[in-house]
Amino acid sequence: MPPTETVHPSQCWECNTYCGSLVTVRDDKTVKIAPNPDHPGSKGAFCVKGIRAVREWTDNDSRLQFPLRRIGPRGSGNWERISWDAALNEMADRLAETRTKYGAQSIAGAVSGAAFSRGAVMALLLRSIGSPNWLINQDLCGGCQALSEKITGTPIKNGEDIDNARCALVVGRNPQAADPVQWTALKALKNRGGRIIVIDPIQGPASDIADLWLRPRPGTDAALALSIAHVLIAEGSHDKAFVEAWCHGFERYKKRVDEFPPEIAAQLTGVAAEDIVQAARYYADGPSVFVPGHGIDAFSAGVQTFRAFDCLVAISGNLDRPGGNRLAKRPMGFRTYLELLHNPEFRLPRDVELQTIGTERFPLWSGPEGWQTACHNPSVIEAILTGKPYPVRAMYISGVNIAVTYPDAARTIEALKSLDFVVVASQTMTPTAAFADIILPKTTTLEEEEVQLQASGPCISFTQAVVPPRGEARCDLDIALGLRDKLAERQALFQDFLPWENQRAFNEYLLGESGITIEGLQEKGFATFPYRQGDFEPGDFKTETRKVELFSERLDALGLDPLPNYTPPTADSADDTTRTDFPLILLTGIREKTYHHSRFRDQAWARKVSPDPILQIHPETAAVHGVTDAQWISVRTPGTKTRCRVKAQVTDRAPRDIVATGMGWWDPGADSPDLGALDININGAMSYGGPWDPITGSPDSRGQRCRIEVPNAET
Ligand SMILES: Nc1nc2c(c(=O)[nH]1)N[C@H]1C(S)=C(S)[C@@H](COP(=O)(O)OP(=O)(O)OC[C@H]3O[C@@H](n4cnc5c(=O)[nH]c(N)nc54)[C@H](O)[C@@H]3O)O[C@H]1N2
Ligand SMILES: Nc1nc2c(c(=O)[nH]1)N[C@H]1C(S)=C(S)[C@@H](COP(=O)(O)OP(=O)(O)OC[C@H]3O[C@@H](n4cnc5c(=O)[nH]c(N)nc54)[C@H](O)[C@@H]3O)O[C@H]1N2
Ligand code: SF4
Ligand SMILES: [Mo]
Repeated sequence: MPPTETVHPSQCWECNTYCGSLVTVRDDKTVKIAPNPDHPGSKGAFCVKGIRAVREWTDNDSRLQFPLRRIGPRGSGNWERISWDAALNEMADRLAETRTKYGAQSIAGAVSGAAFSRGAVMALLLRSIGSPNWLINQDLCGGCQALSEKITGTPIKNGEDIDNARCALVVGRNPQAADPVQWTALKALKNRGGRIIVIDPIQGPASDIADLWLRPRPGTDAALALSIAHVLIAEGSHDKAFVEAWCHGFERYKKRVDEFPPEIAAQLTGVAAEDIVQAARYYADGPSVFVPGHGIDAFSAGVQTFRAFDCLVAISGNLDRPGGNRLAKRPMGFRTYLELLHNPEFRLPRDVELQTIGTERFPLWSGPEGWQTACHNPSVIEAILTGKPYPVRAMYISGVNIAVTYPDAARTIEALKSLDFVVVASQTMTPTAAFADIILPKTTTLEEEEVQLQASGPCISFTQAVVPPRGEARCDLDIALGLRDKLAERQALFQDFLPWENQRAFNEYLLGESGITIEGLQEKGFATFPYRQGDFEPGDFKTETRKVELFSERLDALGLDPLPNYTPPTADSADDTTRTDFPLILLTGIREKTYHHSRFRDQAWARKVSPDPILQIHPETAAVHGVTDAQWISVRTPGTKTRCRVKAQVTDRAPRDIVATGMGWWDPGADSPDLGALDININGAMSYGGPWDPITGSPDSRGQRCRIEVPNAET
């Protein structure tokens, strides 16, 4: 190895698998990224995005390197380079002006989520201004799972112990594309003779290796989970000792699951009763691990669906059992991002937090009692466009591509266009950045430092800044600190909630009293910590009753169903005209190995592997519509005026009445102002207007009714 080459153990956080990496750097350039086999979470698993896309993301010609100011009308695509000082001054002037005119709450911030430092930084910047309105993605991603876990007292996300399981229950998850660590572990389980049960309406890599594949109607999974629990209890194979000691409300829960014998669940879900019984028997022959995915999250019954599965995990004795689902643990003294956001020292006064848009309707999500503390996104879009409940006039957007990834892209873009002031921080031009007044150049994950609690290790993981920022790119905290100072000069701060000098100081704050040091992390790329598994103690379950709440006291107090329940899918309640006009069910979000949501669309290798948005359609359905394989067609739902163009993939892996597609499509080379977000983006055809999950406010990201439209001539 030439002397100038150095290898840094780090962590890829391009997706939430968070694989351990070894990054080789020569002359301030990354020359290689490889898996770190020693990493306790990923154990050497990795993917092409981590190896290739991140490097190109950092080094390619289309990288944004300098602050830009719009010239001409919003969305016209003309920009001039400006200095950071000019960008921050203009931002501070305009935000101070908005604050004086409409109040601090009229300024909103959007970011991907609270699971990254950029999420915490966005919330604290907004709070410093005096606004409680920050938007996160979690209504569209993982929010239903997170809230179910909070309500039930079972924080098991990313704690799947597949390595020690005898049976895996994979529900709405496509690990082959979404998570190489899980996929490797599932194949190993299969090879050692373990059983795999898959619940998924579409045939995919996971169902291909399953011992039992249940194929429910989309959105009916809660009935399956309740019915599996019914069989378990009826056959006496639940964990009576655990239920007795640690579960609250078992008798009432039992009454609920009694409503779902396999014959009834079969009618609701379309899965044969014998298969439900078989699934219950396999699952009872544990240890068994529940491996959930996005296929049962982010829809209008997402929380109760997750509750049905979380309760099943608990009563079957698989909670925190080797080969089951580990409860999240952390080293003593370590601070997580969510804890930081809930820390009273960093909170706005209650009367201000009560104004968070969404609090009235979703109090467990938004506002002073909300677990996410963030807004209800579609209600913010509404506020921008209507001024109700009050005007929202300015937005700072970082690390999220809302013009593509929020449903109803036309409405999101209309909202962006109608704002008085929009700033977007990004590494590349995106359809969202295209509608900004100012674009700020952002560092990539090779240029910034991040400390994470990783439940799948479990460990503390570390992403190193291995190369200097390209051009004038800055990390989110540095941008926030610069803006804070400019706002302070203009007396436009409510209070300074950003007491750190830089990202390093922020990371040291997170490490707190844990005894884990940055130096140690730099050396290994992670830090393990001792933790206790099983062997429960009072306080392990953080609910009101200090037990796993099969019956939720919190939901009961709010007048919501305290027991896990089943709600028929939204598509069932459509009237006859809608059923006739929109006879198919649309599934979206099926992941592809090449892309991370809307990212990497400008990378030639990725476009070569996955050149077009695909819609899976059954051969008989295709024949009825006169559609041939690889033909460009459109999808339309009743909720929006715009449609989405997709390329038909005729396959019997999709059932006759269901079509399935991915997400995140746009075209960096398109000459429309929206860069294809209103053309090939499935969210162009999806409604964000409800029905919403009564707890998280999540829309139906899948399961909406749709029809396909076939152009007369090929386009
Ligand atoms: N390569 C790649 N990896 C990624 C990402 C990426 O963009 N690209 N994104 C990351 C993120 S943020 C996420 S959230 C995850 C998402 O990844 P996953 O959790 O795997 O989610 P999806 O791929 O959306 O869908 C998973 C499965 O759910 C099924 N499904 C759809 N509707 C239903 C239903 O009603 N019931 C059941 N049981 N199944 C259903 C689909 O057919 C699909 O097979 O992937 C992460 N990993
Ligand atoms: N119809 C439909 N819609 C969906 C889904 C679906 O299945 N169906 N899935 C949903 C899910 S699960 C998710 S997670 C969301 C994803 O939604 P997004 O988070 O909007 O998706 P990304 O494409 O990852 O967008 C991240 C943007 O942030 C920028 N970025 C990346 N890293 C950083 C960083 O470190 N800092 C900053 N400042 N910027 C960064 C990138 O340039 C990119 O433009 O989409 C949701 N939308
Ligand atoms: S799965 Fe791929 S993109 Fe995700 S963290 Fe691992 S290497 Fe990175
Ligand atoms: Mo996600």
